[in-house]
Amino acid sequence: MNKMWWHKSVVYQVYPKSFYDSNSDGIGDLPGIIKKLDYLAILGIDILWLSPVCVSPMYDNGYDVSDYYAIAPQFGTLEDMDRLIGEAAKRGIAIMMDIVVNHTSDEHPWFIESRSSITNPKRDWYIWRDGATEKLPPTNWESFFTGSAWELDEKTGQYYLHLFGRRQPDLNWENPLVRDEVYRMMRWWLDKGIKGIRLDAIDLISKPERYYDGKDGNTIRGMELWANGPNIDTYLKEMNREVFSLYDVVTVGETSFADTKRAVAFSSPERKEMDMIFQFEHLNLDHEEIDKWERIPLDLVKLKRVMSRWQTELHGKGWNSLYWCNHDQPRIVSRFGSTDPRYRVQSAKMLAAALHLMQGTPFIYQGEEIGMTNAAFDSIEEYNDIDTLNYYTKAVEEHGIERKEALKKINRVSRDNARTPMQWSDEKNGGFTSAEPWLKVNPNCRSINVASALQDKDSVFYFYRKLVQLRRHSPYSDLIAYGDYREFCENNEAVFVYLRTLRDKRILVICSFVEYEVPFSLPFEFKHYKVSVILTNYSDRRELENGMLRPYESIVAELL
Ligand code: TEU
Ligand code: CA
Repeated sequence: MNKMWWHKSVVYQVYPKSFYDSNSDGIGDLPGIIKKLDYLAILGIDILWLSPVCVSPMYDNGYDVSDYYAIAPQFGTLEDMDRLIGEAAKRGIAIMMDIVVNHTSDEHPWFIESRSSITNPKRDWYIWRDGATEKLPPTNWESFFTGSAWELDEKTGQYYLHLFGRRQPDLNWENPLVRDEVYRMMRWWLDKGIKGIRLDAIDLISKPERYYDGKDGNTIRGMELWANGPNIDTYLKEMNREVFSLYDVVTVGETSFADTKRAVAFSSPERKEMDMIFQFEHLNLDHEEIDKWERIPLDLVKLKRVMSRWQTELHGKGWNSLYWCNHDQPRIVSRFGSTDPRYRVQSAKMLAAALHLMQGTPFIYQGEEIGMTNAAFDSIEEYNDIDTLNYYTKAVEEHGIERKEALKKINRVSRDNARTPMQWSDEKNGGFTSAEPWLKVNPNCRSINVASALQDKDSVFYFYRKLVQLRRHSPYSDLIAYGDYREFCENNEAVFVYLRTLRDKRILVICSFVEYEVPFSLPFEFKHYKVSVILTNYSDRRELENGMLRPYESIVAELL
C-alpha cells in the first residue's frame, strides 16, 4: 500500500456553532476557532474538520446550504476563513471542509428557481414527481428526520424529494449541470487552500432509475433504492477525476449504509473514489435495528466483532476512519463508558486507547478529549435539533408516547448531546460565551473543562495527546499505521484485547469495558515474552502481572 501523509494524521472535528464565541452573541464563530488553535496545537492534531460554515438558514445548523461561496454571517466572513486557513497552517494544521451536496437548503437560489414553475430550466436540478394519487406522495419513502421524504409544493402541484428535512431538497445528480456546478464549487474551496473534504451523506446521491415503494423492515423505508444507488461509483470516480485528483487533498465520505465490501469499493486507492469513509456498524449496536431512539444495552462481544471485521477486511485494501463521536451521536463516555465520577476519566481514556491504536485515521470530536458527557436537559424546550424535535412531535402526537418517556429517549439519543457548547473553564457558560448561549451549556462544566484538564497531568486530555503522539511520531508510528491486527479473547464479555504487529515489533492493547474487576492473563503464546508497558490509564500500573484488571482499566504494552 502506498504511504500517504494522512495515514499518520489525527483529525479533530469542530462544530463551529458550539466551539468558541468570540463576539458575545452566544454563537461560536471562526475568529473563536482561531483563538483556540494553540489549544489544538497542544493536543497535536494534524487536520481540523469544520462542520459546515457556509451561508444557511440553519434549519439543520449549516447542513442546509443556501450559498456555497460565502460564510454564514453568524460564523464570520471569507476573510476570517482565509485567516483561519493561514493561522492553522502556521501550526501545521490543515483544514477539512464539510461539503453538503446530496441536498441544498430550500433557500438556495437553485431551488427557488426550480420550484418557481414546471418549465423553469432549473426544475430538473432537483427531484420532482407527481403524487401517486391525488392525496398520496409519489412513493412511501421515509426521511431520516421522521415522516415522508416527499413534500407537496402547492404552487406547481408536484412533490419534491428530501431524504432529510423538509427544507433540505435533494439535488438531482443525474443532471450533468448539477454535477459540474458541484465540482466547480469544490475546486474553488481547494484553491483557497483547504486540504481535506468530508462529503456529507455521499452514499445517497445516486437515486434509482425507477421510483417505486420501498419495502418495510429496513432502517429507513426506501433505503434499498437510494442508498449506494446505481451510479454511486460513476459519480465518485467522476468527482475524483474532476476535483480530488487535481489537488493534494484527503477525502472522507459519510456513508451510513456501507458494509466492509462497500467500504473497500469506496476507499481502495486503485479505484480512485475516496480516501476513507465513515461507517456506522459499530454505532448501530446499542439500538433496535430500525429505530435509533429505542436503545438496548451494548453487547461487547458484538462490538469487538464489528471493529475487528473492519480492521481485517480493509487491511491492505482500503483505509479505515476511526471514530466514536461526531455531531450526530451521543457522547461516548455516556454511551460505552461511564459518567459515574468514579469511572468517567478511566473509561474515557480506555475508549480512546481501544480506538486510537487500530489501523486507520482517528477522528476526535470537540470535547471528547476532555471526556464531555451527554446533555440530559430536563425539558424539550431546551433542545434545538430538528431531528430531535421531529421525533418528539411524532412520538407524542401520533404514537401517544408519554412526554416523559419521549424525553427520556431523547436524553440518551439526541444529537444535541454532542452539540452543547465546548467546556473551556468553570466560569459562567463554561467560558464558551459571555452572552446567552444558543444551546445550554452542560452544568458539569464546573468540573469537566479544558482549563482544569490542562492543569492535571493525569487528565483525559493528556491521554489523548499521548495517543496522538504515539501515532504521529514515536517508535510505534509505523506499527500503528501499517501493522497487522489480530484479536484475542473474542468471547470475553468484559475485555477487548488486540495485538498489532509489524515485522518483529508487537504491541498488545488490553481494554476493560466494565466497572468491576475482571481477571486477565496474557494470551498463552506470549507467556515467555517480556512485557513493557507503554501506556496505561491507571498511574500506578507499571507492569502487567497476570491477575486482575481494575474498572475500565486499559494497558498498552510492547511484547519483547
Ligand atoms: O448525516 C447523515 C446521516 O446519515 C444522519 O442521518 C445520521 O445518521 C443521523 O444524523 C444520526 O442521527 C449528515 C450530517 O452529519 C447530519 O448532521 C445532517 O443532519 C445530515 O447529513 C443532513 O445533511
Ligand atoms: Ca459569535
